[in-house]
Amino acid sequence: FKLSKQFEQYARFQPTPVTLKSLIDFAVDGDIKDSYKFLRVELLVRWSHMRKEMNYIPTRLLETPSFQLINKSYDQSFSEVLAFNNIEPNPTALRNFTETLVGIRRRHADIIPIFARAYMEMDKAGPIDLIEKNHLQYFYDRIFMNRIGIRTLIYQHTLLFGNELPQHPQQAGIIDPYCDVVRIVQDAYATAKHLFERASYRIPALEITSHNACDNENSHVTIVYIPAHLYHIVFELLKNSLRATVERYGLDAKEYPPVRVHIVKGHEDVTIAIADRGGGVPRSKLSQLFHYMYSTAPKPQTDSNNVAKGTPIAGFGYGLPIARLYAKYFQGNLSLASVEGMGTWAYVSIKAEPANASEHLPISSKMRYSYTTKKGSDWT
Ligand code: W6P
Repeated sequence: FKLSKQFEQYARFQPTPVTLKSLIDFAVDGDIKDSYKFLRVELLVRWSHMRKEMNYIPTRLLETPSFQLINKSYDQSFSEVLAFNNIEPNPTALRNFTETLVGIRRRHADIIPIFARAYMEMDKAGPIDLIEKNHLQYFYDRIFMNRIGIRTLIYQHTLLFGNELPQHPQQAGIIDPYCDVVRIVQDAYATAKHLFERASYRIPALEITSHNACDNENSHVTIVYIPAHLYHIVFELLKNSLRATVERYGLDAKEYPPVRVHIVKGHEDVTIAIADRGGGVPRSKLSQLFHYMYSTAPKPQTDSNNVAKGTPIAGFGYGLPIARLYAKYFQGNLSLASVEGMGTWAYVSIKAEPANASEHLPISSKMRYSYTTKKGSDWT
């Protein structure tokens, strides 16, 4: 059979977005057979849309060796799930399915640096112009968002029905119904501190305030969320704030101004505001921080497989755009405001009500190829 026919077939269906509430409900009384029946179609639908969109990526990028590799691995995963198409959910099939999903999860775990490498290979073959840059920004956002959704569904199934245990016993698979926001910020700070100190940097102190304006005034701010996603977002932002502060005051400064974090739970949004005194970013540079392949720090060293050596303080320039995708994934947001000469504020918003936290997925039938039009701006 031809795989492309199957892609066409499944791309006729629209993806079914799940909410944090529906994921929690399913974790409580869902059954593996239902999950199996849902996922063996839903995953194919989502991969088909992804594959369809990849056809609109500039040929120059598609033809890079790295992109060929990426497409091959998606084809492989698609075929592996497709093989369950006509198989009844008997215990053997269910066990094999879960194992297949674990394998797929591992196959795609480190695929982001390969996307980054594809971009670099394209750049080497000839400079990337502004239109191409916009075009790629648009597609990388969509592909990576789709990837976040697919991995979330796969993770949830394998944690609920496989042999692995969630990080904390109170978790429902990857979701923590009582995710403690202060604790996540502290954990992310501790890891960042460790990372900087290993590179002989001291770092600014962390000051956290939290306020629950939604539930009981004196209660902790907890949210229904995927702690791994929140950690990823906050870690990325803290790293940026810490690095900016250390670079502004120098390695041998006596003292650094602290990084201040405010956590507030309102009725609709939970907001995490992170403020640094790292000197800020000029307005013309601010939106660039979200561009793939834009990084202010030197590129990390890589080994022959293009895997970063150690944990670099600065990455390939994918940290912030991907952190924003994680925030947007359940209808939240991440934005930056900066006062050049002083410091930067980062705001993360998360939906307080899990029923409102539904997946934010690209719709390929409404794809418009770029954030800007080829005609360019309609303002001077
Ligand atoms: C900076 C640059 C930046 C990006 C993201 C978050 C915080 C900060 N601070 O100076």
